[in-house]
Amino acid sequence: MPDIVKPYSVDLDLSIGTLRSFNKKVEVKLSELREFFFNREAADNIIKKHNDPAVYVYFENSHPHMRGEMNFGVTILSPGKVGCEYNMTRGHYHSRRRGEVYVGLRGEGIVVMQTKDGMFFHSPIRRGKVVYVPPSWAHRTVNTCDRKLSFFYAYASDAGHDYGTIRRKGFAKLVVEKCGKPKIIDNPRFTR
Ligand code: PAN
Ligand code: ZN
Repeated sequence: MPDIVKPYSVDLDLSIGTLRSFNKKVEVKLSELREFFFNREAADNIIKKHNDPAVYVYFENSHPHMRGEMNFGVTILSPGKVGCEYNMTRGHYHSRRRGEVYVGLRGEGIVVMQTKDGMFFHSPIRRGKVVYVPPSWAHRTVNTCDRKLSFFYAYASDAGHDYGTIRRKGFAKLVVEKCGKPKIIDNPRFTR
């Protein structure tokens, strides 16, 4: 990849919520997400029964990890649940103090955010909703509907992704289905 990125434009298909061109595609299967869900036995059963399904995929225009550059893309999160927890992304802190913007394109869900000193926030995400993730806030997206959830994102290329902290400590809250509706509850396993 060249060190100097020239200006360019790409098409975002707003009707189906996808990006027409990208230089990086990442598919995340349930086996890679197992530790992030509360009910790991339920995850193992789905992995066995459905041959380790992909839970989400993201298509990115990724640039050199240099100060000032930005990466942007679209994440598509499949519907479904693991136990009573809705399908979700791993969630991460940015390693450097860098924010991010999400724009909902299709489906409905919740973005959960937290800081290392104990603050928590959640925002709905759906078509037309813009969610601002400030620096130092971990972020995870949860698909609470029965269709695909997709959103556009943009963040600084040198942000870096820290998945280890969430893998070890979890998120303070879980988004679960209760009586057919999404509910945000305390995560009994969360450690600060
Ligand atoms: C997004 C996320 C994407 C997948 O691009 O990376 O939705 O989530 P995980 O990275 O947590 O698996 C973003 O927040 N980038 O910084
Ligand atoms: Zn991020």
